[in-house]
Amino acid sequence: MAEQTSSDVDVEVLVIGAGVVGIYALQRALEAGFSAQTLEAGEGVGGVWYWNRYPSARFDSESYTYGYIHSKGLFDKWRWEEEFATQPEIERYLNFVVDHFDLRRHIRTGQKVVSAVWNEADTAWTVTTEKGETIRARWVVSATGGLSVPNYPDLDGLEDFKGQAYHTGAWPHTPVDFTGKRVAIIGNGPSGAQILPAIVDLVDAVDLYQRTPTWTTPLNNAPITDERHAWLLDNFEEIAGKLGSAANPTGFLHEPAGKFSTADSFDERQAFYEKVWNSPGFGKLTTNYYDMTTNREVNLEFCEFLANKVRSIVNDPITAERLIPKDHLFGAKRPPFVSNYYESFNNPRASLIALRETPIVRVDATGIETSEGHREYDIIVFATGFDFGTGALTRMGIKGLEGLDLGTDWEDGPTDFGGFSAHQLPNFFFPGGPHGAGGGNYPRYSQDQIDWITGTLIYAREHGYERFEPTAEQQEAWMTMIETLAPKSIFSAEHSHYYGANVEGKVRKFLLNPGGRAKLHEMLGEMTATGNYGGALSSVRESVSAV
Ligand code: NA7
Repeated sequence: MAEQTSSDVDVEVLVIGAGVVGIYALQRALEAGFSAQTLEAGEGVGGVWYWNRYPSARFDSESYTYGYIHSKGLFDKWRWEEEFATQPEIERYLNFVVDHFDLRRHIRTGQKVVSAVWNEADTAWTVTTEKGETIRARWVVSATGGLSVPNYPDLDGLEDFKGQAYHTGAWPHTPVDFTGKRVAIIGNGPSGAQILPAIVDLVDAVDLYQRTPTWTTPLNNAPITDERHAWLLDNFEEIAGKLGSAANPTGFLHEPAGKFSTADSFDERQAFYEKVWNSPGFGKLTTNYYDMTTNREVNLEFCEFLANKVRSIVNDPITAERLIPKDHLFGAKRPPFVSNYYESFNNPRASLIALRETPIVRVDATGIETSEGHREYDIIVFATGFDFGTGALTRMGIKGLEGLDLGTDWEDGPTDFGGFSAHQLPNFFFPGGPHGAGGGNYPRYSQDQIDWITGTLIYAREHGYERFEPTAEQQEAWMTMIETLAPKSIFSAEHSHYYGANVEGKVRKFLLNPGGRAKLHEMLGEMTATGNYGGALSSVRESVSAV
């Protein structure tokens, strides 16, 4: 049962989700002295790193920059094996964190939340799980993730397929044996691109169904040597300081190029692009020329460099041309960083099916029929992404004030404040939700949000407030910032899942924070510094009389 508190609720802080964000939210709430509990839908902790257990699922942010940086005690006790860890190591790490902070006894797994209803008179949320359990909480922190609801393609006959079929985001716990199998991978985002090289040598045949080609560049992973590990430990303060700084827009340690493209001649630029190609992970964006994301001509030049890389790697010129994006710049879709992706197409077992030329007609019991004919498969892998940003929140039965029902109210796109709260949703926070992260390393954004939320809960407790609800004006100012700056973002409204473009019928609204950490800190910092929350914090009595 729920923990006992001195008040009329079962628990002061109820966290939903035990992924990277939820684990941190729970730890901070307990550390601050709140009674707190977590409900998690999965049978284990880890969030995306629990569900996405497909072959070669791994970070493309450096492990030690993605992991937690708020505790030297924790940092000192974990030794990452690789610059970019694989899913099993990440899952082990998150379980280690849970035990390190003695959180497990506060987490209840296998408890999917199906409804959350605000009761103004009691200043409390009533949260119900699929198993019919009900918990009343003063504050809810919904850390339900932006990539937690799998998106399946709308294909005729999908349910008729008699072989094995798996979505990357709901991968089985029993390892899937690809040996000697005929496999279809639908989707070539980071997940599809990671799986292909991992299985190409095992299978009898693998067909990658590609709708939109991506600018995939090598991850350039490396093991973490003893020297590197020692360096990380010795430099913890500096690393945490850099990653945690509001002045660090991407949340990485990468050193920017420090120059615009105009500083170099054509030959120098080509040499520079070669260096960028060989840089780790997101370095292709973060260490590139300052004007790479703002100057179309420079970006096109870099794209041509990348296209030539594809042509030089892939033996079959027709396949190479099909793999080269023609309709978006580098960075306009979230690029995959995966080694040996293009090389996989030189393996005679692998084929590329370009869906714009050869669309799928239907799926049937034995395989997939395209406009060119029928292919038989033992396994179909759906690497078709997620209902990004809003997927989990709009399906959780969240009901706020004055009839607000998130499931319908956000049909035209999310409206929120700070990317973690909303007007008419008192005492409900959703760190890591829509408008939460800018481009870059997600956990650094959600840490900012949770630090602010925890600070606000502590402030509220100290000053006798029991209610937080951003005012309509605060929300409007935040949304104006989002709408004003969104068009300046490099992400493409036609192509990016950051606009919901991958989900059929989903409204195209920008789902990241285009103002980045700088804007987040600017808009929230003053409240924390001055204690002037502009009416967002109130006492129970005031809020009740106002309704
Ligand atoms: P992504 O990046 O959303 O990629 C999904 C892929 O699936 C992408 O290639 C899509 O093509 C493709 N897709 C989606 N629906 C269809 C249909 N109906 N038919 C064919 N192809 C389809 O998801 P990932 O899982 O790879 O990565 C998610 C996140 O994980 C990523 O952002 C990182 O944070 C790590 P499209 O490009 O839309 O034409």
